Amino acid sequence: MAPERETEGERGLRAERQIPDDVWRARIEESLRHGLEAAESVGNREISMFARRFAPAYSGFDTFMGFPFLEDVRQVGDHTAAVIGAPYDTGTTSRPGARYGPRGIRQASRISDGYSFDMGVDLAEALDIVDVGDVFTLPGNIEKSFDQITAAVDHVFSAGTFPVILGGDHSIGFPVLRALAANTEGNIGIIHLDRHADMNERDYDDLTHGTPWFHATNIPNVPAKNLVQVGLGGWMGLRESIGNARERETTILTVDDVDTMGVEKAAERALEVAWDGAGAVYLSFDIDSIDPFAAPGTGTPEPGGFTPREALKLLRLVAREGLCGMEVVEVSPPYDVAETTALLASRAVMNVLAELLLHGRLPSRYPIN
Ligand SMILES: [Mn+2]
Repeated sequence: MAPERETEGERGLRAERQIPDDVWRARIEESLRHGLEAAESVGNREISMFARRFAPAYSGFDTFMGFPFLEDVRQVGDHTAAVIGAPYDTGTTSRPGARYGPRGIRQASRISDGYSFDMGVDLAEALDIVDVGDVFTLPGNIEKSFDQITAAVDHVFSAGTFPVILGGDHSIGFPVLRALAANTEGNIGIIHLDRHADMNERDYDDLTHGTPWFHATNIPNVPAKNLVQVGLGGWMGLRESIGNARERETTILTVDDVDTMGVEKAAERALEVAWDGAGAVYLSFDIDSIDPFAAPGTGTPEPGGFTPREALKLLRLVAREGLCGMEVVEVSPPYDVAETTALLASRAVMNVLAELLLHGRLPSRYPIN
């Protein structure tokens, strides 16, 4: 008889024992040093008088998951990964508000202290990651904002640091790919989760969140044959994009395709396409790939999307072979309800980072598994 497979619950219980608390300790000490000792009646002496980095989720300064804020961005190359906000929504064609996405995602992420039981990982302990804050975007100007985003991602990526980009609307995918492509020898594949193809040449008369992949796949080392688009469908202005997707031979899986194949097979197919002859793969996660019942706070909601459970699993599976960076886009906090959309976006980032660590695709500060 084959040995019984360990359940995730069992693995989680086992893994927790191996996780150190060095980063947590340092965070408490720093908070006490700068925030002073608490009033005498407070029995827990790890609590400081003024909340510093150890603070309740409802208070303090929001960085992603409370990770250290890197004031001097010239030091970014000293760290494994960096969270970059790209607060830009001039590319939206309907509901705006994604300029508040980075702030909303950071705020929602603070409810977590870094540890995941089922993944058996503590991101704060394992990953040397900083939050570099936001790119200074120019809300009235597409080209200047794109140039700023390209320059910022170029700065982080060329320093050898893994970029996690919090959008912003989906138009930022193009300036991000410009930066990645300029610093990558081989071809870059893209795994794109979305309800929309985003392959128009122009919307109305400009570059928008409906146009990133038309322009990104014009970059010589970002071939359309390595672009796999997962979750597409619904009833929103897709015709020009679909014509371009057909002509350029991207690969499309609908929500029903994923349902029929199963999430595992769909992830396998996505990996095959994205990695075919490519040297690196980028993950572009549009929160509107999740059904608006669970992710209402977004620019162009399209009913019939993934459940959070499907999307979160799919994200884990496609991260296993490694990534050169990721973005989460289209979170629009003004349309959100009870932070559910922002919370999901934060979980997408956490799942991917943890999966990269579990599969040795990013270095961990303590031995994992
Ligand atoms: Mn979309």
